[in-house]
Amino acid sequence: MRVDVITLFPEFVDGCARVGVVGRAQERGLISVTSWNPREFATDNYHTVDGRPYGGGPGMLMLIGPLRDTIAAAKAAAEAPAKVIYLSPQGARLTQRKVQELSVLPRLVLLCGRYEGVDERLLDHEVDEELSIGDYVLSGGELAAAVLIDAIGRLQEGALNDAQSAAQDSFSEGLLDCPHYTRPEQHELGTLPAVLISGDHAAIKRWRLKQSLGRTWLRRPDLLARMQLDKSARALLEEFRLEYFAAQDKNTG
Ligand code: 4HQ
Repeated sequence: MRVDVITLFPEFVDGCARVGVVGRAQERGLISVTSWNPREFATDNYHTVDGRPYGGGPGMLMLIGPLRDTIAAAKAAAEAPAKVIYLSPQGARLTQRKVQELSVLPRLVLLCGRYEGVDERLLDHEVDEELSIGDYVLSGGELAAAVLIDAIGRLQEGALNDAQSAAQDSFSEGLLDCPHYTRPEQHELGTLPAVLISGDHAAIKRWRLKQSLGRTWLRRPDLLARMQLDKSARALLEEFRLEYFAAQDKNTG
């Protein structure tokens, strides 16, 4: 997949895409991230990219002209059709489902706003989709674009060394991840759940699913409410609940 990012801070986005799993995915040729600075497409001597809002009010907006020319240049840099995404709090919330959907496209162009945002006419005519990474306000779209690139990059075929890891993620089956433990087996902070060193792989699988169901029930009931649990999953969750209430009774006397 090819990702072109339109940003006033290209070194920031490039830096994010050079490290970790996404950096390795770039080295493996699975994804390529190219940044474009609209300032280089500004036509006046001052390289102006912002303007004051009509109607008054605080802050500045990004001008149509430089952004439009940057988008056109980015699109023209490769053959495949690109989906243009604007990152903003007004967008639909980014979910793992949306990440999976976008991860199979050949190309994305990500538009990062600064200041108070972008002239609405540019959004109307040049943007295919508006996405938000959450209900809070950033000082620019770059971190949101980096989040999207990270989530998409790790899903590219061959990006993760263990092919199972993507399938076992939180949310990939609509549930939160189970707890994990590593060495040492004995530690002053606590002991291991015995099943994990039993060698009984079926029992371990069952325990992990039960923990995932239980944690989703405790921490994200909203996720559980939208799921269709089969009979065995419902039974596992009931087991978790009984143990949870029993432990609570013990602690509260
Ligand atoms: N911003 N999810 C305002 C965000 C944001 C978010 C990006 C701040 C766009 C103009 N982007 N600029 N939340 O807060 O994506």
